[in-house]
Amino acid sequence: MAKCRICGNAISAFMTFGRMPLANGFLTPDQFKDEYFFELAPAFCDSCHTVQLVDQPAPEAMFHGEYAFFSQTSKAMAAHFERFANDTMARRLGKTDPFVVELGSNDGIMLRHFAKAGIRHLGIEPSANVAEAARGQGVNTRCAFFGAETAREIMAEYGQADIIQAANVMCHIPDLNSVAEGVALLLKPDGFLIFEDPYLGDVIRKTSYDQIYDEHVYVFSALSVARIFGSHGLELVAVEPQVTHGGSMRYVIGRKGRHVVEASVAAAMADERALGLDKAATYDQFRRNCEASKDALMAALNDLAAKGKRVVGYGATSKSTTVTQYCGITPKHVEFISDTTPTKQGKCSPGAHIPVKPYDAFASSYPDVALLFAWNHAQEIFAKEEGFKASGGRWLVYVPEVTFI
Ligand code: JHZ
Repeated sequence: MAKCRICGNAISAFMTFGRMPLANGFLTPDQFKDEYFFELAPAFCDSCHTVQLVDQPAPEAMFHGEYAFFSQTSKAMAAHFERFANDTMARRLGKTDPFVVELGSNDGIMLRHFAKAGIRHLGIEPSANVAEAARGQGVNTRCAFFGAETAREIMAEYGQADIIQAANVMCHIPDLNSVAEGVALLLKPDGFLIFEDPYLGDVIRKTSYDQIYDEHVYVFSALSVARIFGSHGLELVAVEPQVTHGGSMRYVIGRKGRHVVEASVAAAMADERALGLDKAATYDQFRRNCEASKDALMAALNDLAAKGKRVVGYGATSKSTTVTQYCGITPKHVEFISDTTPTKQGKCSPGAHIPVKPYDAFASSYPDVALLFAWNHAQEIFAKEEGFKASGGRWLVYVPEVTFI
């Protein structure tokens, strides 16, 4: 029996997505024979209410010198991070010589706004290539994983932090107890830890099961976050829903008793209980919803293949690896995936081995149907792809339901 990574309670998977490769393990045909697979199986801990993967590949296998995801590939996300940085500066930052630390600072998409404002800052980023991209933007970056040990090193060099910030990072870190311990050391008495991640409430409501993949070892709720940090002398003081990544939640955490706990915390927890996020039965229903979604998507794709329609994937997202592998999508269903990230182009998608091509391959010869793997960027993509619709093309989406648009 597996143990909860947070509280040590016995847990077991409520479903399996089967054998799964690394979500960002884009590869060339000569690498197919050595491709790494693990079992992607999420579990719910009925003691601390944390949804987590039973098994996760080693962090070094996922985040390294050739990590494929660069945050600055979406204009909307760049704007979101600028707002996030400005909001922190306006509402939460200390007044005298403040110091901001960002965990998993990627290519510096958020921290560069603090850098520009002349604020002392440090990014902690384990993937060497994206860390280098951040330095190129004038963002002070250290290539490391964050935990209690790194926190001690930072304190020795820079002193305590006013703000510790993280976006789409916390849910990637298996040893959260070490992170919480590090935060408890590094944070000033009145400082804030502010982080956001895809939200469990949205995943359950929309059956967006593709948020579950190797890198996302947790899918958080206010209930689980309060518990995880609560046992380290920290307290959830506010939650702020975000529209990014198909529905995310921003969590604001301080030292216990140092801040007023805002009404948003109790309201979110009440919503989560009403949705059943604290009950095992909810996850059984989620599994059935995933199976229904998979059947509907494959029925649509098989029908298109039978009719000889050209289908192309749009956005070689990490999420799409769960979808292609779980549903059994092959190059027979999807001719190629168009993606703007240079490091993904010319390679094949993990598991399904669908070729990834530059955007031009899509724009120069529109397919009949575009399968929208980057559904979380739908607004931005629909706005710039009016030509595809005008050509008679149709979008196939699968969140919250399998539909043609
Ligand atoms: P996107 C990543 O997930 C990985 P992914 C990570 N694990 C995480 O937690 C989340 O981000 C937050 C392309 N694209 O943002 C670029 C186009 O081709 O949904 C990207 O490859 N054209 C850290 O990978 C992909 O799609 C476009 O117009 O699921 C988008 O990936 C746009 C907008 C994107 O994140």
